[in-house]
Amino acid sequence: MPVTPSLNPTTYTITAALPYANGPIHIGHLAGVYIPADIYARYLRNCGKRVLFISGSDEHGVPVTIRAQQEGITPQQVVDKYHAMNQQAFEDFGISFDVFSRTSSTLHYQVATDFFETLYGQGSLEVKDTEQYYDPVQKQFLADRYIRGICPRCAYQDAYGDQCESCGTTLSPEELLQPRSTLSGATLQLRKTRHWYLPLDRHEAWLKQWILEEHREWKTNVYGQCKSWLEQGLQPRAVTRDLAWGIHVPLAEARDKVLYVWFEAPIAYISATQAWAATHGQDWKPFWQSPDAQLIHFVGKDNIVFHCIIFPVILKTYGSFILPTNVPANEFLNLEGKKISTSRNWAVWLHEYLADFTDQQDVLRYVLCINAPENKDSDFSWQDFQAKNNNELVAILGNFVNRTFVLVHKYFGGTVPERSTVTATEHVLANYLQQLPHQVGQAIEQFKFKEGLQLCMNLARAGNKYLAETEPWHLIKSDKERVGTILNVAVQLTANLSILLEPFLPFTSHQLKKMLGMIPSEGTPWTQAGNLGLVQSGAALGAPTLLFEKITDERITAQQQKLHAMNV
Ligand code: B3M
Ligand code: ZN
Repeated sequence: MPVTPSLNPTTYTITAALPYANGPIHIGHLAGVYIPADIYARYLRNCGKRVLFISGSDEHGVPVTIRAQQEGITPQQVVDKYHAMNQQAFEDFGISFDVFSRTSSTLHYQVATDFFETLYGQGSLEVKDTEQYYDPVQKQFLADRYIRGICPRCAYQDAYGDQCESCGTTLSPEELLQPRSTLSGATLQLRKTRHWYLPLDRHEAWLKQWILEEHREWKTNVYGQCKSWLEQGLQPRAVTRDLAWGIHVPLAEARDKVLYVWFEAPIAYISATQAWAATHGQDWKPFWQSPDAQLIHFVGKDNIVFHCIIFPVILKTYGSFILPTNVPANEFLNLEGKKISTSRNWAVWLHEYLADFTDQQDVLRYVLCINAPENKDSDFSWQDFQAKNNNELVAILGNFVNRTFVLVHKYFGGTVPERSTVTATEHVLANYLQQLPHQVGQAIEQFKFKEGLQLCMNLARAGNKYLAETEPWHLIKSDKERVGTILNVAVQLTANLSILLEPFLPFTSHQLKKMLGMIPSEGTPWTQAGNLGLVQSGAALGAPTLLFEKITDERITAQQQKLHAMNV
């Protein structure tokens, strides 16, 4: 029975961190941010909520200029290349963004500039003159991570401007002995420069109240990081930089400076919403200024401070914006036991996966979700990928669906049989099924995506157990009517799976719905699941096609060899 979505559904503004357009997307990005965000967005849409799922390319910042130098092209060429490539890869992988924008768009320049001008005009920024390190060869001021020198503590020769990797001490670049540029190797000079600062220290009191008191429900890793930042005491943070690539500071005396990338990039969530609204004849404001809207930022753990502290300060200072309801950040995914590294080419790249494993998006979605670094770092290995595909997707989910379809075709010519002789077994199954949409939904709403997917797989397990225990292949000789009931129930279970799995495995869900004749679907699917009446008896089932196929040892070995060959 289709349920009409409520007329005033809650609005969800869901953002996924803007990937830097200086390289391709890898499995670490997917597991940490994009898969959880996509599951969440799909689920809420299936519940009839009003969802805007936003991301885009982060096209400014030093990493883009460095990549341009390495490849001998302009920063604009770098971002054009990776924006197109990442947008395509996300689309092919089924990440269901409503808008995938970019920070080099004219609209974004306008919106980010307006934020700076408004804060500046209100007197909400502080100006300071300081001395910073300048690379005389590259003719630019350097960010801390591009400065190296001798550690004043342990004399390690290659300490970074912000930290000594050898003794672990946190440093500032001025403390390094013989500081040099990692870009040119030149000895650095201290030069005077002027910057505008967001005085985070002025905001400590309300941030403490808002996060530490009012958001105790945030994930412990997120809450813990915020707590330690707030307890250490916040410092003013510069929102301008001495760089040529970026959005120019809208002040006559600062034409050669740009907005700090972490000041303007989060504002792109808003400019992207405005771009979407303009092309869809909609108002952007309900997504950002309605007190009922829920703003959820999906990010990796290195982005927590920007989304929990800095961006909320910008929004609140500007005025009339809502603050995030939650920032469900994940930990990191490692690859074969080692930290994923773009520069050392230790990664599985999404566009390469899509080329090597055609039409197998859901295998990667499954493995990365069931293994997600939700509470602690986790590991991806090709062997585990193969095992999860062969032993879980093929042997449990694929097997149950395939057996059901094959048996209906074999005994009933592909027509869904009547359900007449219901026993206690079916009642138990029906009761279990009735709870499931709520349980899976709760897990998703609490950002426990692994658990949600596990619950769905348990339904497939229950289906296999049901067939194994009732043995319709033996019963067919003596009691065809009973077999009809069993297979009707099995079909209903596959139909429930097609709904509950949609957020997690959208391609599989679509294929299964097609086989079941459930496309096009109407209403809010989630509220329709949970019962044994999804498919009418007498309905014709499509031919059984395999949802998953075994992955051979050779394909896995090939991937392992490729990974090691590319690693530098
Ligand atoms: N560009 C992603 C990163 O730190 C960064 C996110 C911006 S979200 C506004 O890898
Ligand atoms: Zn040291």
